[in-house]
Amino acid sequence: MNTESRLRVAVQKSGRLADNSRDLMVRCGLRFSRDDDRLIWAGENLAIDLLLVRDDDIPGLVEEGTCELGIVGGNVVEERRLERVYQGLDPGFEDVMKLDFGACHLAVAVPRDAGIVDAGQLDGTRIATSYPHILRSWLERRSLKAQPVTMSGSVELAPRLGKADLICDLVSTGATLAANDLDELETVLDSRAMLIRTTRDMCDARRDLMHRLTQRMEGVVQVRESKYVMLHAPRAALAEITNLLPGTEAPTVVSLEGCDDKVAVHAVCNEYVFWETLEALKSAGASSMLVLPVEKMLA
Ligand code: PRT
Ligand code: ZN
Repeated sequence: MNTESRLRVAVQKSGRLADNSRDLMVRCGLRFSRDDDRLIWAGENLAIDLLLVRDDDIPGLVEEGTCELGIVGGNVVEERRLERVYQGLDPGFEDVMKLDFGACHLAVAVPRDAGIVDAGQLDGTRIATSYPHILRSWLERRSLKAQPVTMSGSVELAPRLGKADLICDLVSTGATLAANDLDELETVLDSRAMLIRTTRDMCDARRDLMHRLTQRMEGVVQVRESKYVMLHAPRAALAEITNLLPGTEAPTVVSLEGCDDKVAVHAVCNEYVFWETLEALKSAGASSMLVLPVEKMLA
C-alpha cells in the first residue's frame, strides 16, 4: 500500500460526533476494512483512510499534516484557531464546510439566584469554561472585564463548588443547565460539526482525492436538506409561488395539457420544507403538492 498518496481523515473515535462522521463517509460511497479496536480504518475502494481519535486532537493532527482532513465541532475548531492566533501563530488548517450534525451553542449561563440578568453585569466575575480563548475573544469584543477560569469538565458544577460565579459551556437541549439551576444569559458561539483541511501542500493524488471526497460530502449534506417539490399553480400566481419555495433558484415550469391558466412547477428546494410552507403555497393557489426525497446530487 502506498501510504504517500493515501488521504487521511481524522474523525472522533467515540462520542457525540462519532456515528454521524462515519455514517457521512459511508454515504459518500466509501468502504472500510473496519476494526473497532484499531485506530486506523483502511479504505477499501478508495485510497482514503479514517483515523479514529479524540475530538480535541483533530485540529492538531490536521495542522501538522498527519491528516489532510478532519471532522470536528466548530467549537473545538474555533478554540484552537483563537489559541493559535493569541500565540501569534498561523492556525495551519482552514474550514472546508459546515456539516449537518452536532448542532449546539456555547452560552454564558448564570445561577438562578445570582441576580445577573444582563451581560453588562459581568465585570469582575469569574466564568468557568473549557473554551477560554473563545470566551476571552467574546469578552474583548464586548469590552467586558470578567475572568475566564479554565476547567476541563463538569463546568456546570463550578458555581456550586465556589470555583466561579458563572459558566460558559455548550448547550443543546438545555437540560443540564436546568438540572443545575443555571439560566442562559447569552450565546457566545453557534456550533455544528465541520470539515477542516490542512493548509500544508500535498501531492496531486491526494489533492484529487480530497476534491472528490469534499464534492461527495457537499452532495450528501445538500441532499439530506433537499426535497423535490412538484405542484400545480395558477399561471397568474407563479411569481408568488416561486418566491415561497425555500432555497430554489429557477424552478422548471411545464404547461398542463388542456389547461391554459395552470402550470406544473418542479423545483429542488435546498432548505427544509415545513408544513407552514405548504400551507402558504396552498393559500397562494397551489394544488396537487408533492414533496419527495432526493437520492443523490452532484453539482
Ligand atoms: O472523548 P472525546 O474527547 O473525543 O469527546 P468529548 O467528550 O470531548 O466530546 P463529546 O463527544 O461530548 O462532544 C463532541 C462534540 O459534540 C462537541 O465538541 C460539540 O461540537 C458537539 N456537541 C453537541 C456537544 C453537545 N451537543 C453537548 N450538549 N458537546 C457537548 N455537549 C455537552 C455540554 O458540554 C454539556 O455538558 O452536553 C451537556 C449539555 O447538553 P444539554 O442537552 O443538557 O444542553
Ligand atoms: Zn474532547
